[in-house]
Amino acid sequence: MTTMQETSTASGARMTLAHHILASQRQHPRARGELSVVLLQLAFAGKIFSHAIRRAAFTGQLGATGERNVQDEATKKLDVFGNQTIIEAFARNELVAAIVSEEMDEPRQIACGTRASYVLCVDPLDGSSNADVNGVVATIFGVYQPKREAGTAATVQRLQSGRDQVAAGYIMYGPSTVFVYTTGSGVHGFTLDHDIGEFLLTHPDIRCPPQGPYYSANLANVPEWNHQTQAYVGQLARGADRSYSLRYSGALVADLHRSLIEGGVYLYPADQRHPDGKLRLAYECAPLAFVVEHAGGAATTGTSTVLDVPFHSIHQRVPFAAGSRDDVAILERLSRDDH
Ligand code: FBP
Repeated sequence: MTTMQETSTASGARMTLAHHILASQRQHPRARGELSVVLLQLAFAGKIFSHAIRRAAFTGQLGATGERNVQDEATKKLDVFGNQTIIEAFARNELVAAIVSEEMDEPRQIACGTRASYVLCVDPLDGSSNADVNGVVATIFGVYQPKREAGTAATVQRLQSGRDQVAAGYIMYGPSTVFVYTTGSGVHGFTLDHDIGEFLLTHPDIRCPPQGPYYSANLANVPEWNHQTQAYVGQLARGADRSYSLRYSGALVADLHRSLIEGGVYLYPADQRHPDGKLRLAYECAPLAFVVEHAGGAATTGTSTVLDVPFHSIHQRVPFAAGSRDDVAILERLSRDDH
């Protein structure tokens, strides 16, 4: 019987995502398989979206729709396509009760999902400012299992915090398409082999180095940051014992993936235009914090771990810093100093 630790099957072929998910499901004797199918449906949506992104210049899918979303951001055609692809992947199966998305003002209740245990929170197209310039973009997902009485539905209103997640990850559309996920037993990465249409295991058991050589932040906002954050980035840039290199791609997932693999920290602190931070808790920060924590890293708002921030609205924003735990700890220490 194949275990999660093995990276290839007896025949030496690379392990598929489906194989890996089923192997991890076997580690949960009470598992009924729904979570496995939710993850496989997300991978399916990722394959469709990857194909559409690669062909967007030919199919007229580049550019804006002319509309603005609930965040008052210009909506890209790929934002809409990505959102629709996720909804269609779950609209006719009883896997999730509702979908919360960056592109929808209100949660989408799934009619046939009343008996479903899960609520899916997604950012269909992270890094949307990269979409029309062939930059890296991604889909972020968090699968939540809100606490509920037996026989009652899993509702968005029952979501309490990022700790309600049972799985999270992202699909990164870059030079290759990569699916990274965790269900709490390690973080694993799969690369899409476009020739056979399968996600194959290429990054088993990702461990985030405790300290890294990179930091990612929009330094144009430095004047608007509080002095602890300014001091922090100053320390990273001109550290006494080591200096960090700046890498900022405009796509949260691309920058955080680098920190996860090679070490470092991504931050989007509060600033005058975003007094609560820019990034959204339920479908950007909490899913990525779940991944980073299970890879041995850390994620903070500066004053609290991201996964312990109570939810009060589906589009709430938080200041966010995540990546190598020693680097994140420095920010937390600095942030505490003046409080
Ligand atoms: P979207 O999900 O709307 O793309 O917003 C998030 C994001 O684009 C991150 O991916 C990125 O790190 C950040 O916002 C860029 O913001 P800014 O342009 O202010 O630096």
